[in-house]
Order: sequence, then structure tokens, then C-alpha cells
Amino acid sequence: MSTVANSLLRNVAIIAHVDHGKTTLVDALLHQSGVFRSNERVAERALDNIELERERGITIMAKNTAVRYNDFTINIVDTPGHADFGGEVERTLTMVDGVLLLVDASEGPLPQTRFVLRKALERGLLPIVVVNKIDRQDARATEVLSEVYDLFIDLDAKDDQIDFPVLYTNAKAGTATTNVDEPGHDLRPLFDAIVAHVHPPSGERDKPLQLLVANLDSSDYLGRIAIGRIFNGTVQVGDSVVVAKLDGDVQRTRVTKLFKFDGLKRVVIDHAAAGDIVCLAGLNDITIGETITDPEHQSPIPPIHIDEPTVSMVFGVNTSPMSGTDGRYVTSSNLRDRLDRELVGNVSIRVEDTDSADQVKVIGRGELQLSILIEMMRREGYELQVSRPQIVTLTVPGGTEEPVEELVIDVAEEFQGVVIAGLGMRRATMTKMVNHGSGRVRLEFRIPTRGLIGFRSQFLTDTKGTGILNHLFSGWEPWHGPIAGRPSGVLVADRIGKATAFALYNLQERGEIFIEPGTAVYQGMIIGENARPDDMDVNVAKEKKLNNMRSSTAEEGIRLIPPRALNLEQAIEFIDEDELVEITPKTIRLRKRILAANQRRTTKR
Ligand SMILES: Nc1nc2c(ncn2[C@@H]2O[C@H](COP(=O)(O)OP(=O)(O)OP(=O)(O)O)[C@@H](O)[C@H]2O)c(=O)[nH]1
Ligand SMILES: [Mg+2]
Repeated sequence: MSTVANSLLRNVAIIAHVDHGKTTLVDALLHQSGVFRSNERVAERALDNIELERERGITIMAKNTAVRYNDFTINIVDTPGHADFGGEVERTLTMVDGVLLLVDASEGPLPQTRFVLRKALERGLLPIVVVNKIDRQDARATEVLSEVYDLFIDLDAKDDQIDFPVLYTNAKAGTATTNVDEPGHDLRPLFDAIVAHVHPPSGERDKPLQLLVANLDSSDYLGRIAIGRIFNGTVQVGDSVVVAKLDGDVQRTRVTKLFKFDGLKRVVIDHAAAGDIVCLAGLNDITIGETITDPEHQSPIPPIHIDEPTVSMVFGVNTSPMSGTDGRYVTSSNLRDRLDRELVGNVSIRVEDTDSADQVKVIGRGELQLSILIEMMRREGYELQVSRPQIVTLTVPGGTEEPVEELVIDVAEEFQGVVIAGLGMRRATMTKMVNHGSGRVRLEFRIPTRGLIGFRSQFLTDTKGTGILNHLFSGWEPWHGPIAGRPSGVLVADRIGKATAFALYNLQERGEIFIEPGTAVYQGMIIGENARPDDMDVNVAKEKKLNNMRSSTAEEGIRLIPPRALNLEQAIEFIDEDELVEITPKTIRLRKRILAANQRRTTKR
């Protein structure tokens, strides 16, 4: 049926749940295929090269690499494992002919394992299963493998998909083995499995060009770079081509710069053919899902369908009294331009207008995805204020539907009760409970996405930081009814000034303080959490009445509890409907929407 385009080429993606070791394994594959010189010092997880990826130890964007093994070239795409970045995985799968499904030898399949496997199976890809981290003390490789089989069956995998080869790896040490009882020495067994089991790309060189853009990158010097796979035909620098736009339009253009991947680098080439994954520069407004095709025989590939986003936040111009103090981009047109640019490379977010020109609604897959976007913006010099995350709802004939998630929790037995109680209040229903007998239990729930907003921080507190929580969008269900918001009120500064140790000392018994002495505050700024359910306006700039003797040292004797400084995600989770998070390059502040205390009282919840 289909013709092999290039028998010496393999295109494969690595997919898994978050942290199961994808990037570490790609690192090892790069090392062992001689990509790095022996004396070259390479950072661990070299592919996680975005500043935020390195700081957080997670992959945010899918990345291409290519390695050579014997006579073969293998294009390997590393993908993110966090559910919020599932869109990256979906579009990556359009470029490849096979996947390595990684599963942690102790954790086993988790929600995102299911999601990425389902997407791969739907595309008809043949997986190779890699049970990773077999060196873990608590590894249970055989059991995990049988859970993987169950998952394949559950997802209606075809026979040839279920017939997957299995490799056991220690990605950190760079070893793989086909027999869990025989330690591996290097990754050769994995390379061999890729060559043997991933189909070579199909396609025909003699047909008209069809190149599907699956990802975008950019460089200061080349501008926008389109990354895509050639399904048919060949392309040469200088060729006239047309871009079949998503809106049905066609644009004539010329190929000026062509690259392929080599290790972690892009290298210039002058032609490429069916099966190849290539990069093109110089096509200015090209976007994901568009096809570059032959002017005489235009045959666009149907656009990639990506799951719809379910969580929204309103991004607005910073209206606090301190706005513009440290940001470079502060106007509503700055904000809109930046979001427009984001839309180009990020197909899993949407931007909608609101009834105010100074605010736009940004819709994404989850709080993490949106907070990463905000974090990137503040590092680029933007100031903005954002609302509490909201879920997207659907209006259907029978009423309103809301997104529901599958939630998997792993906790020590002693915390089981408090977690179940907390989730009950958030309208979760338990669907499964497994006790591995190790002192930890795995609990599974269905829960409205709404119920999860703000849950993570409470969960971490309730489990003393030891609980593991994973969730994944699972579908739409009729509205589950009201869910109570944050039970506590806040402490709100009642005037402009600088917080004093004296004032904070007197306030710290009322609740938990978020700021340090010396912090500049304004009226309406939230400075702490009230232990009681109502809000309290407080004077944090109050000075102690000094006697003449001891002036400057007056505050020295005061013992302050260290403040609970909220990071961006914690701040976003914390705020209520009538509150905002103010973000500038240097600070994160929480505030009431209405700053003036006297106006707020009249609109009290
Ligand atoms: N013990 C052990 N640890 C491993 C192994 N492979 C990866 N790790 C560790 O697991 C953690 C996560 O590894 P990553 O490679 O970042 O995982 P990932 O799947 O790329 O994560 P995301 O991209 O965020 O989904 C790191 O601390 C690794 O050092 C392994 O085989 N054994
Ligand atoms: Mg990674």
C-alpha cells in the first residue's frame, strides 16, 4: 500500500507522564550516538534549554533532535509530560511514525500516560514500551508492565499495537535491556528496537510536495522558523512553493533557507525529501497546521485537531497605584501584541475580547500553562494583573455543562482521610482505591475542573508536602452545583506606606503574613491571610511611638514569623473572585479588585 520514502530514516517521539524520564533518556541517546565530543561539557537534560524549563526541571515545549545509529538517522522528538502542555504532544505526533512510551518502573501508568498513549494509538502509531527508572528502590517493573498491558486493552489498541516490544532502562545511567533480570550496558538494545520496530517513513519523492508544519521556533537572527515533516515530494532551496493557509487562502512564496536537525543543532541543507523532518526560515506568517505544497498540484493536509482548552483567566493592564514602576510594557496594546505573538506558536491557547479594552480573556489547558505564560511575560518586561482562573462552560439543550477531570492521588495512608474529606467538599467522586501495601494508597476520583482550582496548595499542606497529585481532562458533564471558595478572609492594607516590623508583629497573630517589613504597600493590597472568614483592613505602616532614647534600633528586638511569600502559581490559586494578582518584572502582589476600603464594604460578598 504505502511506499517507503527512506529506509534509513526513523521518526520517533518520546511520550510519557511528567517526570518519568523522557528528557534524561534523550540526553543519553544523544551522548551515546556521539553527538557530543568526549571532552565537551554538556548540561544534564540538555534539551530543557529554556530558562523556565531548567529552573523547574520540566519540559514545556516539544523539541527535535536527530542522532545517527549505524547507517540510520533517527529523528527523536522530546515532548512535555505535564497535562497542561498536551497540545505540544498532539501536534508532535503528526511528525512521527512511532513512539517510545516511557513508564516509571515504580509509579506505573498515570493520567498523562493514558492521554499520550490514546493520542498515539488514535494516529495508528506503533509504540515501543520503555519501563524506565528500573534502578529505583521501589521499582516493580513486572507489575508495571502488566498495568501497561491493561491500559492498552482499555484504550482498544489494535493487535499490532499491543504487540509492542519492551525495554527496561535506567535513563540516568544510559542503559537498556530486554530482560529485566539482566542488567544493560548501554542503550544499544533501545536503538536496535527503534530501527526494527518503528516503521520507516512512508511517502513518495515523485509526488508533488506536501510539507505539514507541526511546530514553530524562532531565532533572533532567522526570525520565525517552521518545523515540519515532508509527507511527499522533495524541496530544494530556491523552489517556488505555496503555503496553504488555515483560512483556505494560498500564498505564493519561495524557499530561501532550509535546515535539518543534527544532534541538538540545526544544520543548513539545500534539499530534502519525503520522510524528512526539516525547518524552514523566511516564511513570515506561517503557522502550525499549514501545508507547504507544490504551486501546480496543491494538496493541503487537513489541519491538526487539538483538544479544546478548558481554563481561562482575564489578563488586564496593571491598574494598581504602583503600576509602571518596573515594567517596560504596560499598555493594553503591549499586552495584546504579546498575546497575538503567543497565539502564533501556541495552538493550545485562545484569546477572546472582554467588554473592557484593557482586559482580554486567555483560555488555556490549565493553571500551569497560563502561569508559565505569565512568568515568561514578566521576564520579558511586562506588567499585568490577572484574575482567578475560571472554567469554560458549554451551553447545551439540557442546560450547562462543565469540564470534568480524572484525578489520581498518591498519599501516605495517614493522610487519606483528610484528602478524601477535602475532595468531597469539592464535589469529587471516588472511583478507585488501591493499596499497594507499601504504606501509601492510590485514590482515583472524578472531579469538576472547578473543584481543582486552588486545591493543589491545600493538598500539599494537608499531606505535609508528601502527596502526589495528577489530573487530566476527561470530558464534559452537567454542572455539578456550587463549590465553596476559599474559607478564609484576607488582611488588606488600608493606606499607602511601608510595612513596619512593629505593625506586622501585632498582626501576625491574626493570620499569616505574606510580606516582609519594608515592603511598599497601597490601599487595597492584600498583605496576609486572615484566620477568620472575613476580610480585615489593617494599617501595616504603623510606627511604634518612639521615645527619644532608642529610635533607630526600636524595631530590632521584635521577633517576626518569616512571611509566607507566595510564588506566582500559589498567588493565582489563592485569590478569590473579588481579588487580583498584580505581576511586574520584579514583584508579585495580591490585591482587592476594588482598592478603596469604603467602596469595598458596600459590595461585600
Ligand atoms: N533513578 C532514576 N532517575 C531517573 C531516571 N531517568 C530520569 N530520572 C530522574 O527523573 C527526573 C525527571 O527526569 P526528566 O528527564 O526531566 O523527566 P521528563 O519525563 O523529561 O519530565 P517532563 O518533561 O517534565 O515531563 C530527573 O530528576 C531525572 O534525573 C532513571 O532511569 N532512574
Ligand atoms: Mg522532559
